[in-house]
Amino acid sequence: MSKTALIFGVTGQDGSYLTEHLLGLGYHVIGVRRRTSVPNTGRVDHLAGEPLFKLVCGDVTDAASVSHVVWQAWQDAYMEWRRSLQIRPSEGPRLEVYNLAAQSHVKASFDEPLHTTQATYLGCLNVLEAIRRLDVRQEHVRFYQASSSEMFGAAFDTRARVIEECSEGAIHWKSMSLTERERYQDESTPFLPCSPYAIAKLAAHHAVRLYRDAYGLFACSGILHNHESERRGEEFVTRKITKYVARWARDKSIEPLRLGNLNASRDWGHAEDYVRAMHLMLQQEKGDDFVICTGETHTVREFLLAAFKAAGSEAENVESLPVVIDSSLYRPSEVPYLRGDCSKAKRVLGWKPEVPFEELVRRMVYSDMRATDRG
Ligand code: NAP
Ligand code: F7E
Repeated sequence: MSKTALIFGVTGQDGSYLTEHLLGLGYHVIGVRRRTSVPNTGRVDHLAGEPLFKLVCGDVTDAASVSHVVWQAWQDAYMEWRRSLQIRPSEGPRLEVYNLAAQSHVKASFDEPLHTTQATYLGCLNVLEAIRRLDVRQEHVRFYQASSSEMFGAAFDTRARVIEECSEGAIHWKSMSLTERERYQDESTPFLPCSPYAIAKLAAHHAVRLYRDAYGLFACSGILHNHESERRGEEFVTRKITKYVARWARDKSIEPLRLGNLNASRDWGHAEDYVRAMHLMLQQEKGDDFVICTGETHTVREFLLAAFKAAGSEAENVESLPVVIDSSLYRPSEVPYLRGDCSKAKRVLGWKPEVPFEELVRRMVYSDMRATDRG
């Protein structure tokens, strides 16, 4: 089947990896970028010569531009299908719309709550409306929404986890097992959002469900836990750390790194793994929601130590590192603990994360070291 993908947020971390993944699968990819006064296409510039890739301008907060871009992409998908019919029979045109556009920085959302709501919630609504108004059968147009584990906020579920089973001679004392309550979030964990960003994402998440139930749209929300990469925005804590560590490795006399809350725990995976899950969701028989994560959680402090270790440091605690705690970097309200359970995605999509925590940290540090060396 000939397939066309439309990606809102193509210039972001995930947009760039998703574009590469879909081009690799033979998709025609149309990326939507917003107009900016300085170039914002750095993450996709290397794809400029790809014959199956094109960039168009649009802004998710502008309903007129969204509806034009969606309509034009549908025309492209239809024409592509007509052309491919001469080569092979096909079930019909297929357009996959991925909405990755958002004001995605949680702390910034406290400073810009209205802008965040417009881009993150109303932007999603504009895309849903544009698809609904195409009025084509649901198997032809499929929609993916970038939901977030931030929607869980302070909420988690708990269950008993066996940490050690005791045995004595031939007798295995199940009753003597040592257990602890482990915390996790999955598709049935309640939401308790703790920032304007999370509230906007949750509103969008419910809109996706509504359009699926009320209008029969093929729509999925991927509830993704934190995912990072060599292309991660420099204001997120992981990249801020790895970029600093790379400079520190070359010059130990630089100013210390200023950070906020080191005690928060996050379930960090690699973005390249997570975009595969987005695509898989749209290949199912019906639209559904999936938690995507690694199932492991680490504190910011652990990430910090791992990053310094990747650069050769033997420090075992933060106190011996060039790090200063800056209370202005604390958030008015914090999400203390995120750790997902992606059993459903493993079972239904056949997806699993490939990049473990230590490798993620190493890849980011080494990439930033190479960039530092290039100046
Ligand atoms: P990102 O790097 O911040 O990318 C966000 C993208 O949205 C950028 O391309 C940005 O364009 C675009 N954008 C923002 N406002 C827009 C507007 N008004 N119109 C059109 N495009 C607009 O984020 P990411 O890490 O790739 O994440 C992708 C999506 O997943 C986001 O929706 C994010 O909230 C969500 N998410 C991320 C994570 C994570 O850990 N990375 C986890 C869960 C969910 P510019 O390049 O012009 O700024
Ligand atoms: O913060 C703490 C901070 O900004 C992680 C987005 O992709 O994932 C991301 O949101 C933790 C927080 O990511 C600094 O307080 C300490 O506890 O890297 P972050 P985030 O807020 O978890 C979710 C799933 C998304 O959906 C979002 O789009 O690190 N922290 N010191 C700091 N954070 C930052 N940014 N900067 C610091 O200096």
